[in-house]
Amino acid sequence: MAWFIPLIVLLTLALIAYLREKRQRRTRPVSGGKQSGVHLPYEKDIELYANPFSHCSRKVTLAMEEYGLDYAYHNVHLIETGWYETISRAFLAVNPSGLLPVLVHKGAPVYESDDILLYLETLTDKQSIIPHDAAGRKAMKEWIEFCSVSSHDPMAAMDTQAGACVPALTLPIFATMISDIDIRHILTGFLFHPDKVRPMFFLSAKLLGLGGILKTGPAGGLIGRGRDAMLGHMETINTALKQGGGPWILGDQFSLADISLASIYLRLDETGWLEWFMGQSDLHAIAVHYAQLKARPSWQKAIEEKQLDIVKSGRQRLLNLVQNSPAIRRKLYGS
Ligand SMILES: N[C@@H](CCC(=O)N[C@@H](CS)C(=O)NCC(=O)O)C(=O)O
Repeated sequence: MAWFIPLIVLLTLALIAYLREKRQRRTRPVSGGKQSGVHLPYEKDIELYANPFSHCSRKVTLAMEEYGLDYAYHNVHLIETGWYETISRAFLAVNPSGLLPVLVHKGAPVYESDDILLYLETLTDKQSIIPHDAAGRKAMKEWIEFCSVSSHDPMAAMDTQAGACVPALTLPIFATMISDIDIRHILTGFLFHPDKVRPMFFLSAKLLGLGGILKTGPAGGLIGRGRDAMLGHMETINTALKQGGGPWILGDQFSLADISLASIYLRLDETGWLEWFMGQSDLHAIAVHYAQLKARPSWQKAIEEKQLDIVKSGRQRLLNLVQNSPAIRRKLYGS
């Protein structure tokens, strides 16, 4: 009987430690824009907390490079690229919502990538990449919103926003990247991440592989919806590029709208979707637009130099699976 008591004490202590840790890692929504009342420690006037694989981080990094800003880059892991660093205590002190990216300007955080994009103009004397006229500004904001991912319900607006299709279309590469991640890191998500569906998806992908999750569960349906909606969005972008006369989405003015689209193209490219969409429809204007974006010096610094090995190997694995498995091809492309 006496052996029983230390066991109960031990379990109670473990439970108390877990609940305390859980409380400290609780996330809460934040509003976008600069938080002037918050003062974080900083080494450089401008710091960016981001992840090179995150769509929202890429937009901001590209814009910062376009402006030629001098900044410190803090690489924060997502579970897909390493571990749940976004819900570590250290990162939650920077952003209590546990989301990337965050710009920190002289210690004041700026939240939400689209707000950060607009805020960057205040940090530079360089020529703005925001149109000066009201109509151009409005059009640019509409494109930015079109490429946005909501913090509340990322996939809700698939029919109207290209950004909302991104999470669904990223699921296949998530599934191939996750095989490089230690299962213990995934389990952390069940303990501390507010969204339990995602660790469930990652665990299934780790155990069953891409073929397995496409056969059972909701992934196949979500991907199909994202694919069909995104094809329509690509046609919309292509038509706008043609009608505007290029070379940019707003005509001859390069802007944050192009940067937001660049990040969408990249995600579709690295996941094999871009090639597939090109085979479904005439997207020549997009092909030219994308090539021009990749040729800019900002692309080299924000994208090429920050590439992660885990993304490269996940991409290769995905391409191999697509090539070698008719069942996976059928599920992904419906043919
Ligand atoms: N609306 C937000 C969305 C931010 C967002 O969803 N960030 C993702 C990476 S792209 C993230 O940090 N995810 C971490 C998680 O959900 O645990 C923005 O544009 O900044």
